[in-house]
Amino acid sequence: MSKPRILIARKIFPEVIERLSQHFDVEANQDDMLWSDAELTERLKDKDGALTTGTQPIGAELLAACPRLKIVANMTVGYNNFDVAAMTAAGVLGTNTPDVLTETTADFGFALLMATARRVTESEHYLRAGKWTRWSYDMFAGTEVHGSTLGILGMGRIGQAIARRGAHGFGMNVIYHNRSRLAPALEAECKARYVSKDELLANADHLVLVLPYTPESHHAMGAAEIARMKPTATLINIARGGIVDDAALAQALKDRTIAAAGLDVFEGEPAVNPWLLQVPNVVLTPHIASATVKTRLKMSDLAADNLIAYLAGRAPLTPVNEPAHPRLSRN
Ligand code: 8YV
Repeated sequence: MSKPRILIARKIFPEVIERLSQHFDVEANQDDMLWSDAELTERLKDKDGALTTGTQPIGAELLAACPRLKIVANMTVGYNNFDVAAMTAAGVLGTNTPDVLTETTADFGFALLMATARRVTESEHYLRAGKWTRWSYDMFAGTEVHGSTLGILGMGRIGQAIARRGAHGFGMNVIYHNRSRLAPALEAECKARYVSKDELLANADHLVLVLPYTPESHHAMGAAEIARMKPTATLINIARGGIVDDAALAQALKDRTIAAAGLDVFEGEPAVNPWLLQVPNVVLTPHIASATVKTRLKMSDLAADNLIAYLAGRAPLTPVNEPAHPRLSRN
């Protein structure tokens, strides 16, 4: 019997390709070409499965054109590149990579918070430019982190991991808002207090966004929401571009209606709103919150495990949907 065929849509660890090759006929993209939707569709026409990152949109048109496709395994926890309803209707399973990146991403959320509050990159640019000639009492004086109020919008696994760091590591007063409130035991463990979104915006000294990107969360932080924040506050986005209105944020940073921002994700990335590049009080990183070698390997391994299990007729490890009429009949 011939092996199922899979496509690996972006460059990936060679050892993961090797492992997948033991189970599948693999087409890999080690040249890391950025394919158009049409090119991706063309390559998926004869495939049973795909390993994708967050930048390959999987929608109804592609699914209709690729009748053999049974599973798309995203190497991400967020899967807003999936049209889940279309995948479910087409009988195609989607999987993601939760848990394995939680602590690493929370570490980075904190790194960005600290860098933003304490003006790490701004001061480094100053030093590198040879402008540091003397000490001054207010040189790059930032905002306090320990003991301050940490606000978290979106309290899933990563939000909780950030809350623990803030509460237990930095003695912060943690408040959060989420679609649903955490169970009391989990709230106690995270030392986090549930508040309304308005209260969160008004009281956070550092506001970290960790919610999924959906039509409802588009511009959850727009001009009106940013205006409700304290003028001394910082805003950190490690969730998805599009949750923040980047143009409104750039204006607020320029006008100093908030103190600073730290952004790892952007509307329309890898393009960055040019106004954000003009303001000094923002730390900008290129979507690297989960980027440690160990974690990226765990993410690719989990995506591979999902493909191996499902295409062998076993249960997937981390499905995001449950097609009523899957294209693959399982044992
Ligand atoms: C990925 C992410 O690296 O997992 C996610 O949701 O945002 C990152 O960890 C990125 O999406 C890869 O495309």
